[in-house]
Amino acid sequence: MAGEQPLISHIFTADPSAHVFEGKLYIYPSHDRDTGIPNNDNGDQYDMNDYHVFSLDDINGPVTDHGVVLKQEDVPWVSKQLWAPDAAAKNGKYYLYFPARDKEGVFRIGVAISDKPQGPFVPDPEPITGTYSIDPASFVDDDGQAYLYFGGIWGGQLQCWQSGAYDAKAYFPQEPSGNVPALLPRVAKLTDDMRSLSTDVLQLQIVDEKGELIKADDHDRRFFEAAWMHKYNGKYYFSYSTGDTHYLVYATSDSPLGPFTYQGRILEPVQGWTTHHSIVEFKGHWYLFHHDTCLSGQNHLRNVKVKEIFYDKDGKITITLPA
Ligand code: FUB
Repeated sequence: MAGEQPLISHIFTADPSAHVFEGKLYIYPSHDRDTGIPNNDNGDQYDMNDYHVFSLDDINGPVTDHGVVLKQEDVPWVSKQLWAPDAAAKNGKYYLYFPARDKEGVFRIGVAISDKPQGPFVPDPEPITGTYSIDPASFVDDDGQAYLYFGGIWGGQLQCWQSGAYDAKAYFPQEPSGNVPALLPRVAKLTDDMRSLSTDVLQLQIVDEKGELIKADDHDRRFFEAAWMHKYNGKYYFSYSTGDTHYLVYATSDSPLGPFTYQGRILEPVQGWTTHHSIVEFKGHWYLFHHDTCLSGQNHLRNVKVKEIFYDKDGKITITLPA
């Protein structure tokens, strides 16, 4: 395993969604590029316009770059900013979920399909009806039911959807403040063909040790972006970034629809403003894929890394081998 070294260094990559398909480990990241846009809280500097897929036969082995698998110009509804994607497999097909701004500048989530995990992927001509905001994370449960988690505040526009419809005027303030509940990530079930939502979009509850919703002012624990779902020992683990406090944290539940109880941190702040991740089991070991900016020193030019993680006897995630 590359340990603290970047896994990929010939291009800038971020937001790694890792999955094991057909015995190999595949990574579906964002493909960062520099278009000269200055840093701002909108995230305008994250101006990506295509996706590559990568694979490894072994966690210590070489990384194969399968090249460009989807590009902006092939997606009719997109205007810009192909942000953090994820992938899923079902019924012998592979699905790439991706957020981007539509022609009105509103983030939506699209799906693109392939017969192979490494793509290339053919996009549906419209975004998935009912989706909004950013950072889709797909999860196919053991019973075959698939779920789509999504959402991100600030530049991810989730705050614009508090009324249930898009309200551009609700962009500022970028999130609620005070002792009121924080904005919540979203989840919906996917149809069997993986191309539509089969339920209403629900708010995924994240509660503290007293069973109360995490508060808006609790920036160390409230949901910001970068949802991920995995299952360990029959429990559902929902993990996410706290954004401006730069932690990766997690909450657990007995149901993929929650409520989820906050458990703790997975990763302390890394170099760079954003932090984003995935968690996957590969050949009997569990891994955290994430990114930092050690190659560039610039927030918008990131590089993917991997580290092994562990679970203690109570199912708590640790980044060192439990005693
Ligand atoms: O890569 C663009 C955005 O930065 C992602 O969608 C967020 O999760 C953050 O990593």
